[in-house]
Amino acid sequence: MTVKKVSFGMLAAILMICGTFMFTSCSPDDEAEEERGKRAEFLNMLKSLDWGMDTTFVYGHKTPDVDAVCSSLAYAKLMRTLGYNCKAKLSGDINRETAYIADVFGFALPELKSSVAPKTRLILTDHTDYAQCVDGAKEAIVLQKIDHHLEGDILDSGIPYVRREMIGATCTIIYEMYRELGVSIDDETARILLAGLLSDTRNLTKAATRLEDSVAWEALVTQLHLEDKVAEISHQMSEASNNYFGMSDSEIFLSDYKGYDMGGKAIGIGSLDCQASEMEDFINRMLAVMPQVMRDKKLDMLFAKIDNKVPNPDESNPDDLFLDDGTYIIYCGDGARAIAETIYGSSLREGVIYSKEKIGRKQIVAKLTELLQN
Ligand SMILES: [Mn+2]
Repeated sequence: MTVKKVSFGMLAAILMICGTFMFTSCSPDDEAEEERGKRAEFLNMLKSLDWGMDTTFVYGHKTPDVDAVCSSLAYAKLMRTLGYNCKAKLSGDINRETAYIADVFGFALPELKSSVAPKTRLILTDHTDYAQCVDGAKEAIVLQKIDHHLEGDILDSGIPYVRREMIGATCTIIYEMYRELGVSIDDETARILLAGLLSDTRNLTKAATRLEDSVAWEALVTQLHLEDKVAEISHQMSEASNNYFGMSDSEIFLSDYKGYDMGGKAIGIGSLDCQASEMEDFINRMLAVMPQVMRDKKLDMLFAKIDNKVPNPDESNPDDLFLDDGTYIIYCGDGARAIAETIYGSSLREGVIYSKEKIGRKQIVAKLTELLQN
């Protein structure tokens, strides 16, 4: 004993402090109790859903990227573990990055099912706009939505369960749900979740990355013993996503594309990148295919952002051969010029604006929504 004498006053104070801890939410027991309560609430919610008799399909968005595919796979698996007949499906062909990481991590991709019959039960991951949904979604029954985008035209209020967190990846949200529910994450599921997380946050480097993403990253990388490999895997994913080799110009334009309905207007937004030295030619090729994309997708306006890549003067790091140097915005369709210029300033020439800022698609969506819905 280092403290030989404890006065009655001190003892009383210690007892009072202990008592305070015991009766506030700070105590571990209370936290566990609260977690149990939330878990029971979620499980009861699941029980109360109108699942119908057939399989419930879990879909990510159209023009699926890694987070869309992996969140649907991991969430379908979570639902199956909890006793519900759910299966992940793809609403369109996967991109090169998804093909790459599914091969390296060795997981099976969902089957393609590009439309659903009326009254089909759906769970949506990684999207919140009908324009990005599997065909037929408007007549389907959406039971749940798990997402990390601003609420779109699939309103949260119409869906029994919505979980939206503005963090780096939908796969991070699903990682949290496994943890909260006490469902163990097997290695295959860990790889699937990590793939989506690496892709959407570019290995925790994107501006949208949050603490939650880092926590999930740490746990998944540790579980899979990938500490020494994760940077290289992420680098190869990024290479696969930026590799337009052998693709037609319209395939390139649509390689990372999302559609929206904003104030009754059908809007498309592509996300591209190109080295500065080839930008002029690239922009011309993209502008040339945009009218056809507009006709095919029945759009009112079409935009794309093109990250401008310049060689990194510091050549010591082979993982960072290029740096971002602003963003080109290209546009097409009636009224698109006025809107693009309102947001990003005057055009360099018809169809093209340059901004010194690095612009993400989520920012463009927020600005366009603001302008078009008022
Ligand atoms: Mn995502």
